[in-house]
Amino acid sequence: MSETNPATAEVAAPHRYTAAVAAEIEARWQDFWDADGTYAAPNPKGDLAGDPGLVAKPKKYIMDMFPYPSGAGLHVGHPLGYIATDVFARFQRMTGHNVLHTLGFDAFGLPAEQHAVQTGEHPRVTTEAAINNMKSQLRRLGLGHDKRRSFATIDPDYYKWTQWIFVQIFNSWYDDEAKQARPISELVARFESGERAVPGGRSWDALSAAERADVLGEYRLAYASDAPVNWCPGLGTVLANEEVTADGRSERGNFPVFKAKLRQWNMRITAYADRLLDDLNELDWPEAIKLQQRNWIGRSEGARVDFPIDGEAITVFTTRQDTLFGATYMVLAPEHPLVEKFTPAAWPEGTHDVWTGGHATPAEAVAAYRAQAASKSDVERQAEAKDKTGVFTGAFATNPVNGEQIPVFIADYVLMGYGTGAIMAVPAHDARDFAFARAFEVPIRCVVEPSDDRGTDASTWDDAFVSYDAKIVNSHGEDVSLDGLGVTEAKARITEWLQGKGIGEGTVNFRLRDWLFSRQRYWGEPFPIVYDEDGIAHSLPESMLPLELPEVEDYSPRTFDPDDADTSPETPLSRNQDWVDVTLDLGDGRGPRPYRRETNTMPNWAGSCWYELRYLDPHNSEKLVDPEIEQYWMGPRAGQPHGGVDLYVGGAEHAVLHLLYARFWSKVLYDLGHISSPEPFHKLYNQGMIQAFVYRDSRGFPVPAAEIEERDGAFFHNGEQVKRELGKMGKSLKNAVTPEAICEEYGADTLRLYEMAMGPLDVSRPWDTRAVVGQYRLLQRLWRNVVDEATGEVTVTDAEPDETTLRALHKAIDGVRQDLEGLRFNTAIAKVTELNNHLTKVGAAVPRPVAESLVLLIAPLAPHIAEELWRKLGHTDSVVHQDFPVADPRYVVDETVTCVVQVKGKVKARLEVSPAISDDELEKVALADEKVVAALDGADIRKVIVRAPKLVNIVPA
Ligand code: ANZ
Repeated sequence: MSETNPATAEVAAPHRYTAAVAAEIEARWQDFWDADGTYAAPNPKGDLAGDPGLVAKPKKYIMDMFPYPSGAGLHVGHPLGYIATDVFARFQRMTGHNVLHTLGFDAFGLPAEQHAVQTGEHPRVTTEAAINNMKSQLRRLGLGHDKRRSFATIDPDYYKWTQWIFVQIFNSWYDDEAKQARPISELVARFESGERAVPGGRSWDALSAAERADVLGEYRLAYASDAPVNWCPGLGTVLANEEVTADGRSERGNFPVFKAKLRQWNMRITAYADRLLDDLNELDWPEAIKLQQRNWIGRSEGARVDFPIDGEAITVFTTRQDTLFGATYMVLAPEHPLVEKFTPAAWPEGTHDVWTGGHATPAEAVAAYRAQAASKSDVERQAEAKDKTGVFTGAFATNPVNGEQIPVFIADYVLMGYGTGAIMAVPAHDARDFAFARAFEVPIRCVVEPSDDRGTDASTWDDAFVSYDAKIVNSHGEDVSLDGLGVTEAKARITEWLQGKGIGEGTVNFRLRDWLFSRQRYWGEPFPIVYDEDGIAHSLPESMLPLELPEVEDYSPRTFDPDDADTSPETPLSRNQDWVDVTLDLGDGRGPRPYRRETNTMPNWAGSCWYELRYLDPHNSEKLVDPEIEQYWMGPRAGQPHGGVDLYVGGAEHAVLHLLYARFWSKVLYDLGHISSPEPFHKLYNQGMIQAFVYRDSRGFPVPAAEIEERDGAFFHNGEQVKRELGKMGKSLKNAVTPEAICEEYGADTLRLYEMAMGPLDVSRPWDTRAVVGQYRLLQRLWRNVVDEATGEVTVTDAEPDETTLRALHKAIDGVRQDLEGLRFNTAIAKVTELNNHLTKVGAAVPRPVAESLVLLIAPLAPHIAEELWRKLGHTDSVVHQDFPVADPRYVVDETVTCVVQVKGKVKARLEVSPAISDDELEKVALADEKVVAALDGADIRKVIVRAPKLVNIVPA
């Protein structure tokens, strides 16, 4: 019983490992590590340069997705990944690596701002308080961070460089020929010299400053545009596509989101779509995340085809140009700019009622339908609903392959933002077109031969026939025929024909959109941009960075009725006249002039787009990062052709936002020559979630998990039976457990072990406070194997370990090494436990080399107790930089293996034999075995097949 209630069992054993002992040891070693700089990782040069010997070691850069410092602090679910990277980093230090591991804070963003809006308190104040609280919570866990390298994204020293990067991106364009970003000045030089034609056909000299700015705006990698954006009146801000839910509402706050044309900053991430896709292949990332990025980028190979209409053309994007002969109508997105142009004044003779929608004129029908479409989100419009809506525009276009006049509709299942915003509809072979054609009574023509028995008369079909692997039929025109070809050959043939005629070409289309980069917020990085009297945007020179956030009276953006789409944003910074209107000399030779500052701020993704670089050279005020230092920690090397962090651990929820944006910024910085690594994160690992039990009363409300009593498998709260389910951990479900509570009851080493032992790191698992004590007992037994609980004396002996103990030890070493290298912390702990239990069972004083190895094995997992025992074992240096034990292969091989003996193909005996046994020897042993002799029953033997050490097969005559 004493073990089930450790707190009361200490009297007889004054030197037992208890929570109090753990608390004392842990605080002492944490102070020591801080004072000693134990975890400082030296750089090859600069202000963090250190021991050149350490720099000569192979490097390991290990990183966590940094936290947002929330006011609520951490619960035990948060540090799972931080503990895992810490264990891994400690193991790497002990296996000869110079390890960089630190942690900063992603500190701009909404929660602090919302608090500021409500209380009037500066968000910096609440953010810094939250950072300090989190720092002390993390320190209590004994994480081996190089604290000299930590920072928060709100530090002006840091965001100076976020702004500086923005300026670099603003002053760059993507050179499609060189396939890389180049300084915009090179593009200007090409326009000036005439080497490159200026769009619009005029000469560069002839353009006004504003016209030039407009031209360059079409090329810059950061540009302002009046694009349709996601405007959320309820939040008072615009949102990125990634921040809008599938049903068209704001991810945060769940307010309606409308498409509105507003002038906003964008990042031309689409220029990098191909490289973002291709380079994924070289990264060591979970396949699921790579797949999400691939889908998000959404590369489609197809063709653009012009359909003549009134002497002009409607261009469509199709991935099925092989089905052109089956295109029986066209659809434009309702917002398509050509709609008005081709819409005739009156309905053509005999237009069907279904097509007019009951409207008197095409113009009226179009206007009514547009109003209806505007109220739906893209996702609603794309949903596979059975009912397809739309109206005829009154116009006909020509199908270029057969000269047919085909009707042009507008319908909301075609989106303006994808491809060209216009499609050729092939109802026989596309499900949505099929549904539409049925509803609007448009002909359906089979051009891909069905592989089932429906036949080629599409008018009798119940659904579209979709196949990428079938024969083309009914597809011949005057000078081109696709009949009999497969889909792939038909695509190639028709694309070539279109290209020859100059009415189409093969093309690649991406789902990825440019990244909407401005927010109507206070608590973000100000843009390093000012506008002159002509409204032309200029970037600030580096000497004016950081551009610090001004003090303001009111932190809130103006919000509106969430349902009122006819509103537009008003930013908190815009109300600050003294800050907004300035006279500056930008050093461009134009002298001091009045300017107006940009009053949007950057989105909270900006700060996390490049933080891996700042950890490397955190105090550099001259450069983003010193190239030599960046090259040392991040540069490409064998097996990592794009360079990057060696291990990056975080949640899978960041598959497309942060991870895509950070890759994009790396590529731009790489192209411009600022860094040597085009990828930020070589290896990515997603840890699972720590879940928790939620207890709900009869009304379904959560009750505090800490107050639950369990009786015979049922759960009670204040006597009332409650239901248990698995959910997230957190305040709202009343089941949060703080790391402090566990540290107080058992110590940080126990918490660390428990979190690592709960299961494989990438799998989600339920927290169970009652199970934590198991790891506490492991540490108590470990302590008892080294220290006399009555006297506090070290008990190890100088006697040689026996063979069984040596085998147990070296097998543990071998297994733990492999497990730690492979991030299998749970099985590593199981192996340490097994060795520890073996020593307990032997019961005698533990031989010194075995005790020392055991301490080293557990050091990455439970560093405080390891430091303490290491010291008690007589060492004067820290355990952190000791060599991790290496297994002696002689003791690792299994003593015996099981050999199966078959007679006539049936297993008759199993023998325990040495793995080194020879074929001859094994044959003798097998034939002498009692059961084998019995099975043979005196029969002659025709053949014996021996595969030492595992198999003997005896074939009687
Ligand atoms: C004719 C066709 C025939 C098509 C057929 C499909 C099947 P992915 O693969 O996603 O790129 N499309 C093109 N632009 C569109 C838009 N703005 N809104 C809605 N749909 C659009 O899809 C490409 C296909 O989606 C294109 O190929 C086009 O329909 C449609 F048997 O053209 B297809």
